[in-house]
Amino acid sequence: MQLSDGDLAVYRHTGHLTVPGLFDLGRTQCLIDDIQDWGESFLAQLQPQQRAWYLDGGVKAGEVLRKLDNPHHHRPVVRELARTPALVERVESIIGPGVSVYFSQVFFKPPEGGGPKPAHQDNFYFGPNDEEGVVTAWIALDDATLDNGCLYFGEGSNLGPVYPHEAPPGEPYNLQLPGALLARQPMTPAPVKRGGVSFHHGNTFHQSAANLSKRWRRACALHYVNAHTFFEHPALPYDTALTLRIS
Ligand SMILES: O=C(O)CCC(=O)C(=O)O
Repeated sequence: MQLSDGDLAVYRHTGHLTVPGLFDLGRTQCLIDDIQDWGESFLAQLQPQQRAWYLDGGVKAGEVLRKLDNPHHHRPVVRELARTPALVERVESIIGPGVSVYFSQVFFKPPEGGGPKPAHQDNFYFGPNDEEGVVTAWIALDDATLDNGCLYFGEGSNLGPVYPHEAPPGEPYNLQLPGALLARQPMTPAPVKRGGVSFHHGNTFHQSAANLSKRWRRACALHYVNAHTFFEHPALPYDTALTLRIS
């Protein structure tokens, strides 16, 4: 199903759009089971030099993953998710036909300390040749609420440029917008129920708070590009060999 003109207008104006109920409970449970299994085996083989990148520093009780990269490549169920017609048709409404997943991420955001994600623009990380050719589909695997770290968006920031980001010492993966810019940009929470999808433009400022609740806030982000878009000057390395052509 294509997005309606009204939904597209909201997306173009604000830089994001939430579509509730795209996936049912069974589908999200199957994804949760799969990523939890993957997480366990990944943790068991984690190398010392990978710890800072992958472990959630906010959780004090035991070792828990913060995120995992490229589930569309490693996990058949996520590949299937990325090909779901109801999702792909909406992605095509936004960026046009002929789409691929260029990169994807699982965010675990565990209970009782899952760390925050500072405000950033995906297009600073990705450095695409066409800023309009990228959209992120962020799929809520649990209810994402104010108390477990839902996303916040800078309304309309998609209409502005991509700004230089900075990373704290020792955290190259935590590229973020400078505080002076953020002081001028209110950030609005966007809670999403389990199975809903939050689409955002690559230039849209977004962030999430720490999860201090007792509930998980897991999500899978699929970063789609259209037929003529690629990551031309990325800030971090992305493996183009993992690109998954969808349509
Ligand atoms: O899930 C989060 O907290 C961060 C998500 C994000 O930055 C993204 O999907 O681009």
